Amino acid sequence: MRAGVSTPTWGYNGAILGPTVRARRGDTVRMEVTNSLPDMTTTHWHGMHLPARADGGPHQPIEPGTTWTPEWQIDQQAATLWYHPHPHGFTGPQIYRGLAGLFILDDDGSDAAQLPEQYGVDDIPLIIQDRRFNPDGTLDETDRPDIGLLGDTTIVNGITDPQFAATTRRVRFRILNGATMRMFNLRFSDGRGFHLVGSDGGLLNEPTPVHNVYLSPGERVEIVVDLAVADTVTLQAVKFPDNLEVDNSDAPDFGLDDQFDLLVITGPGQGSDPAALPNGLNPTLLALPDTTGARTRTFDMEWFQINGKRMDMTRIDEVVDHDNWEVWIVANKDNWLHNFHVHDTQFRVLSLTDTSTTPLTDGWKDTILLAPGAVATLAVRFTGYTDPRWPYMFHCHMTYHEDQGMMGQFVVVKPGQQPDPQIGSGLDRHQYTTETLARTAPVTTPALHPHRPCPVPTITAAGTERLGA
Ligand SMILES: [Cu+2]
Repeated sequence: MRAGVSTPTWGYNGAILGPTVRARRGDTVRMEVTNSLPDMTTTHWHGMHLPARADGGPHQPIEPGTTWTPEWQIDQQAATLWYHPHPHGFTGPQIYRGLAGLFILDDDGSDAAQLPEQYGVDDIPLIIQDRRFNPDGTLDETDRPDIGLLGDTTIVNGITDPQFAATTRRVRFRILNGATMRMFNLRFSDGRGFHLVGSDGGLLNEPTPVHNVYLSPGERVEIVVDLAVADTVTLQAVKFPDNLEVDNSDAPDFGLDDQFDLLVITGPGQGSDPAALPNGLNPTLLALPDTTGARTRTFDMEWFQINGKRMDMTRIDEVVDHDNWEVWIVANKDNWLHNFHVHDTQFRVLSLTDTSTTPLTDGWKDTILLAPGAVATLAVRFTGYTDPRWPYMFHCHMTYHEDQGMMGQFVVVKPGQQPDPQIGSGLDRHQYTTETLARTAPVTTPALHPHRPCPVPTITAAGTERLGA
């Protein structure tokens, strides 16, 4: 972090983060993930519609020295997804050490959209994260009670104080909040307007003009910003105007007052004014799903628990019939911040009530921010794959909460099918150790994570285009 001081990190195919993986709708992808780390890890494809055994959640451990090779066909619209570890109890620390990468999907619709699309030129990935450093340069991995890993230094694409010299007047940024616990309120230093063009699961139908956007951990947004000739502007994270309804006197300080300069952007030396942005980018958003008669489930989030329970790898919390729209009512029942992420699918937000906070709810989503008291009503559907043996997860994506057990499991089955009693037996080959249990048992005094050296695992996408990040 300081000049001349190196920080040991983890990464995929490199020292930190990983390559941007790119695939098209219809492609069959086969990933080869070799774990060269000293610890068990998993690799979860966040936002991806895929068979549960390929999901890379806690039930697909990759032991050190072994290779995991999930395979699936891309069957969803163009979107900016990502991949990261998901071992129960250790997701936060492993992301924090550097394990994360983007997974971009393309389709005919995204090809036709008149948006900037030259990767690395006018289509720029931004993985925004925070870190704390010890005086010797190593990562400070001390969890704060209730807060977890909340850093005082931001990094973008793995580096501090980054700059981007644009060569075009219009730039699209694909932004991931890859932080463990930190919320970002993103704006530009001169307050200029910009357009939202995509959310977690794909393009919006109409570009939405805004001056700022909230991103909670795990969420993505695609934005388009126009630059003047010889422009200089800074992408910033600024304080949240109403503290996201959190009362710091009776809740942890989630860092909502903090401000950071994230990325200095300079405009090109020349270039003509960009044209108006196109509309009609995603007709799948023209109507909300018809949830008449749909089954309703409720998910109450409170103090590391969902519906009064902490994660148990041997317990199935929900059994879901495939192909039916369901209504999931998700409520933040405490005075902390949470968000809610569902594996395997993209949902629509039917309503968000009991809150004055306005997080991203447009478009296809897989993660939604919930301010204290907020109630989100979601239209959710799981198509295609059924499997009574391997579960998917739903959880808070603030990883300290998730690692403490704010997570549940569901299987997607054919009507009448029951979950396989083998689920979680032998903890799916991996011995989730006493260290895991020590980490997840105490609510307020979590153990420190011992620092470890950082050999890198390798990840190989066969049958897909790969781009270095
Ligand atoms: Cu939470």
